[in-house]
Amino acid sequence: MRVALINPPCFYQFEPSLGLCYIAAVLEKAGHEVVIVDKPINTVVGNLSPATISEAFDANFKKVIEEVLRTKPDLIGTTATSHTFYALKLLGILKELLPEAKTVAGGPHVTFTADDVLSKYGSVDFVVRHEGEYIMLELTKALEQDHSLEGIRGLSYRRNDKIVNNPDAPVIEDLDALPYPARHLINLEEYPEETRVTLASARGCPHPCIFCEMHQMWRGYRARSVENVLGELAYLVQKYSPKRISFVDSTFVVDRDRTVRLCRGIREKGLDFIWSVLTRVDHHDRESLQEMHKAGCRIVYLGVESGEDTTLSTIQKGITTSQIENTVKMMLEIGLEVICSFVINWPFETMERAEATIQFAKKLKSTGAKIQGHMLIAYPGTEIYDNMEKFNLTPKYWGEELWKVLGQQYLPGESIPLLSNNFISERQLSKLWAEITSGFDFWT
Ligand code: B12
Ligand code: SF4
Repeated sequence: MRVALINPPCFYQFEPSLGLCYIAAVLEKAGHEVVIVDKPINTVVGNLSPATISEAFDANFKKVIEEVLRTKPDLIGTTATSHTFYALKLLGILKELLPEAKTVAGGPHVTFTADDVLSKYGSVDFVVRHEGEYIMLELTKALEQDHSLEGIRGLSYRRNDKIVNNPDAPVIEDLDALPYPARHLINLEEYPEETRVTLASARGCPHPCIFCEMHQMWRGYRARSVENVLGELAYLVQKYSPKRISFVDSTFVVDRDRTVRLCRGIREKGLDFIWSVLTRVDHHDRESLQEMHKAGCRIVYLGVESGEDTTLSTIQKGITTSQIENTVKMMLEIGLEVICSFVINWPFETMERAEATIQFAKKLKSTGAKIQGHMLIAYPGTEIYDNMEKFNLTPKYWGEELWKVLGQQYLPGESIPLLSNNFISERQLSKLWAEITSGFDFWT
C-alpha cells in the first residue's frame, strides 16, 4: 500500500517528527511504500516579520498538497498537535482532490478528541489513539484485505454515521522491538544543524502533573534498554556526524542508574557528540550530572513551572523551590547550560503569587540559568482540561476556536493568554505577559 504521512507546516518547527519516522519504519518493514511529506518552515520565530512567516507558511502548505498529489497515496496520514490541528483541514482538501484515498489522523491532540474530530471532519476516516505504529500496521492490512476494522484496538472511525471507538490498544512494552525511526524519509538538511537529529530513549512519564498529558498519552513510563539506545546513537553518529543530538524523552532522567549506565556506554563506545535533554530537577545527584557532562550533555531543559511551593504542590509537580535552586546551582557548577521553563496563570494563582514566580525566575537568571516563560494552556488529556471549573479557570476560546488561535500562536506578537483565572484580571495578565516577554530569554 502507498502511504503518505504529513508533518503539517508550523510556525515552530525546528525538529522533525520522530513519531512519523517510527510509523514509517514499521510500515516500510512490512513492505509498504511510504513517503513523509515534510516542508518545515526553517525560521527562528521572532527573527522574521509576520508577513514573511505567513508567506512561508502558505507556500509550504501548497508544497505539501502538491507532493501528496504526486505520490498518489492509498492512505494519507497526518500528525496533529493542538497547535497543528489545521492539519485536518489539509486532509479535507486532499480528500477532495484524491477521493479514493483513505485519511487518518494521529498524535497527542486527536488521541483525546477522537469523537469531536470524527463528528466535525467528514474528511477524516480514522483516528489512531496513542502510539500509532502497530495500529497503523493493522489498519493498512485491514484496508488492503478489505477486513473488518472491529478488532483494531486503538482505532476510532465512523460506521453507518455512528462513531466507533474500539478499545485502547495495549501499550508497546518492548520498545527495543521497534525499528529505528525512518529518518531517511526526511530531508534533515532543511532543519537547523543543532536540532535536526533527535532520539527518544523512553516513552511517557511516571509523574502526575495536572497540566501535562504525557502520563495519559503514553499510559505510564517505558524505557528502551541502554544497549538498544547505544546502538541507535552509534548509528546516528556514524551516519550523520550530528552537531548535537536532542533527546526528546518527556523527562530524561527517571532512573538515575540507567542514566549513568547510558553515559558510561557513550564514553566506552567513543561516541563523540554534544547532546541535550528535557528533565526535572529531582532524580539527579552530582555524580550522575557529572557523568552526563562527561558523556557530552551540554544543555538541560528543566521543567521548573513555578517559583512558589504552594503552586508546585497544587499542580502535583512533586518538587520544591529549594530543590530547584540546589539542582540549578549544581548543574551550572558542572558546566551545563540550564534552561528553566516557567508557566504563569496557574489555577488559584494571584497576581502576587505570579509576581513571586517572576522574581524567582529572575533570581535563577542572575545565577546564569536561562529562562523560558509560557502562559498556561489546557491541552486535551490533562487534568486541567477535564476540570476547568474545579480549578477556577475560564477559557477565552474553546474547541475549534481555541485550536485556531493556537495554530497562529507563533506569529510574532500573536501570543496571548488563553485562560483566565478568578484571581488575575485580563489587564493584569497582559502586564504579566509583558514582563515575561521583556525579562525572559524565550517565551511562547
Ligand atoms: C520533540 C518535540 C517537539 C519538536 C518536534 C515536534 C514533532 N513534530 O514531533 C518541536 C521542537 C518542533 C516541538 C514544537 C512544539 N511542541 Co513539542 N514536543 C516534542 C516532544 C518532547 C517529543 C515528540 C516526540 O518525538 N515524541 C516521540 C514520538 C515517538 O511520539 P509522537 O511524536 O507523539 O508520535 C506517536 C503518537 O503521537 C502517534 N502519532 C503521532 N503522529 C501520528 C500520525 C499518524 C497518522 C498516526 C497514525 C499516529 C501518530 O504515533 C507516534 C508513534 O507512537 C513532545 C513530548 C513527548 N515526549 O512526546 C512535545 C509535544 C508534542 N510538544 C508540545 C507542544 C505544546 C509544542 C509547542 C507548542 C512548543 C511548546 N510551547 O511547548 C510546539 C508546537 C509544534 C507543533 N508542530 O505542533 C506538546 C503538544 C501538546 C498538544 N496537545 O498539542 C507535547 C505533547 C509536550 C507536552 N507534554 O505538552 N515539539
Ligand atoms: S510535566 Fe514533565 S514531569 Fe510532569 S508529567 Fe509532564 S513530562 Fe512528566
